[in-house]
Amino acid sequence: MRRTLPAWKLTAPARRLVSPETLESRLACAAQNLLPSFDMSPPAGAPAFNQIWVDPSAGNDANGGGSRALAVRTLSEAWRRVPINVDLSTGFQINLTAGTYPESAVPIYWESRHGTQSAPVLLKAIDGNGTARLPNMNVYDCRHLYILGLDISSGGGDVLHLDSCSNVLLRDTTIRGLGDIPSYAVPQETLKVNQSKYIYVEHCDISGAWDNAVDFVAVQYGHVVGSRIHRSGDWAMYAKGGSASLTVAGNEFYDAGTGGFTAGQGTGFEFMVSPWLQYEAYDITFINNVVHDTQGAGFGVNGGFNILMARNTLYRVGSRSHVIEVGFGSRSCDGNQAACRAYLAQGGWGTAVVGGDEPIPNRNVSILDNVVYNPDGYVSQWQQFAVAMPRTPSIGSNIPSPARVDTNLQIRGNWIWNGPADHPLGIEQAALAADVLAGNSINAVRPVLANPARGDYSLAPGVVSPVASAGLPPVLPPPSAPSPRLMATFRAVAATAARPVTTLTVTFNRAVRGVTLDDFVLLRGRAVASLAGARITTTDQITYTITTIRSTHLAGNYTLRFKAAGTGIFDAANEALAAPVTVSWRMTRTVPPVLLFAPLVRR
Ligand SMILES: [Ca+2]
Ligand SMILES: [Ca+2]
Repeated sequence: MRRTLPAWKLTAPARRLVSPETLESRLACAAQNLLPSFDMSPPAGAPAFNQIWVDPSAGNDANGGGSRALAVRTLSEAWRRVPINVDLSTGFQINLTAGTYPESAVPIYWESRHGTQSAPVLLKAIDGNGTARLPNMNVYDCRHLYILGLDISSGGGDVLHLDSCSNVLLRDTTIRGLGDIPSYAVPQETLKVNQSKYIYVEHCDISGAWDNAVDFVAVQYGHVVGSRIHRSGDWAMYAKGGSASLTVAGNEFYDAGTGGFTAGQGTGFEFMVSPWLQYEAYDITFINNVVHDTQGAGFGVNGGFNILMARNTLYRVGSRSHVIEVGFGSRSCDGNQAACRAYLAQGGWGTAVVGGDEPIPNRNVSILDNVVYNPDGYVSQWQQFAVAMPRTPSIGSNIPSPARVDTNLQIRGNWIWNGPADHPLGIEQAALAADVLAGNSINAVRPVLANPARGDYSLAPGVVSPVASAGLPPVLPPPSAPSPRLMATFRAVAATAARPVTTLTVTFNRAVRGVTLDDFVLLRGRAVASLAGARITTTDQITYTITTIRSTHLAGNYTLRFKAAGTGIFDAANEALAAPVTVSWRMTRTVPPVLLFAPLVRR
């Protein structure tokens, strides 16, 4: 079956498989949204995983760890029980119960655990996504490590650093740099990955860095999909230093300084990994992302080979410059001259001169069928594009001279609305400029997005691009609007009451399961008041009503709240409640209980 509509017009994709990525045979496409998904299931017949439960408040490191009741207290102890430096034959599932894991209870380095496809190491927030809160994680030389549903926050260092790892899955995980970006009082990078392979980031929320929210250096194979990547001073994300074979799709990039996403940038030669020693980025597919509210470009290529940037939507981008850039990468030698010389001898592109800086060209860059819409009052400061003019690399750098960014550069089918009709194109290469003017719609027709103020950046129903090419096989649907954290709100009751409050209503912001009476705590003053005899009902799994509350007839200050943990309340995506919620009132007098709840049937 072949679709003929542009991908961004597709609203409800059929439940079917599309071709899996060729790079990783175990990748399947998630039926729900057609984004690729790492298949972490072990092969049939693999031994059952060892279970290690961790409870940061009630656990005890002398416990066996095999159940919630026998949980250990520290993650350091759980991690210690995973054999180091051996290929595992039995997997480990470390179940993190809800709570805050202090630095003193977490490994300083998560090091040298070698999981395998049939015996991986899982770190799982067992009480729901976001319920297990961790400080920084520094992970080195780990394989088949799957991080599921954690909430990792830090005000310093890199919040999550993966160094020399392979087959790492980050799913449903929040990684958050805390602090102030303008004053650099915030981590440099939120997620930093270097010299690693097979890295999969799915449905994560990654934010808070003065440099990048996501920084990939020499990362080969993997994907970043369905994630929110935001709040950074420089590019929200780049993949550089000989990063290769990555799919970046269905993400939302926003609130960034230098720009949204770029393939390539600048790297110290010695940090690259053979044989990816020439371009900054190889084989990067950047499709169906939304980029909005970036001061610099929405996306760019800086030293890339075989780069596809297609069907992305850019909104409110480029306020300090331009909306799309095609520039040089750069290559320095940052001090390890022996390594730089060795890479030059292998044919790598660069320099062995500390302080030197060589231009890394582009080849085969395609920028196709993107929508760029800057609404009225918002315009890129200087021009539409920035396409660099040729440069001359140093003799001995191995870089072909002149170095060009526009070798087989295609810019087609893009629908741009940004600034006045005479806003400069920003392309000095005459033939390319003519080709771009002919093959794109620039300030001729205004796009109409569905509802950007509410986070829906897809084209409004019935709106069709005047220029999008039909040449590309459609790939993915647009990312869905970001879903807010799972919240609940009690219906307000009067601050003071002279009659008992016997009915209370709580409404979630989406359907949930697992809401039971024992999830609530009713307090009179500091004492627990009984909910015995109360009933809880719902018709839509969104609004829940508790009736026949019998213990509220005594004078006092009442509060009803959810238990902090262990409620088992989750939404369809297994997200747990984000914040505590309560409702309070004051009962001004004591009345007899019998009047409250016994509905008398009289004839
Ligand atoms: Ca960086
Ligand atoms: Ca429950």
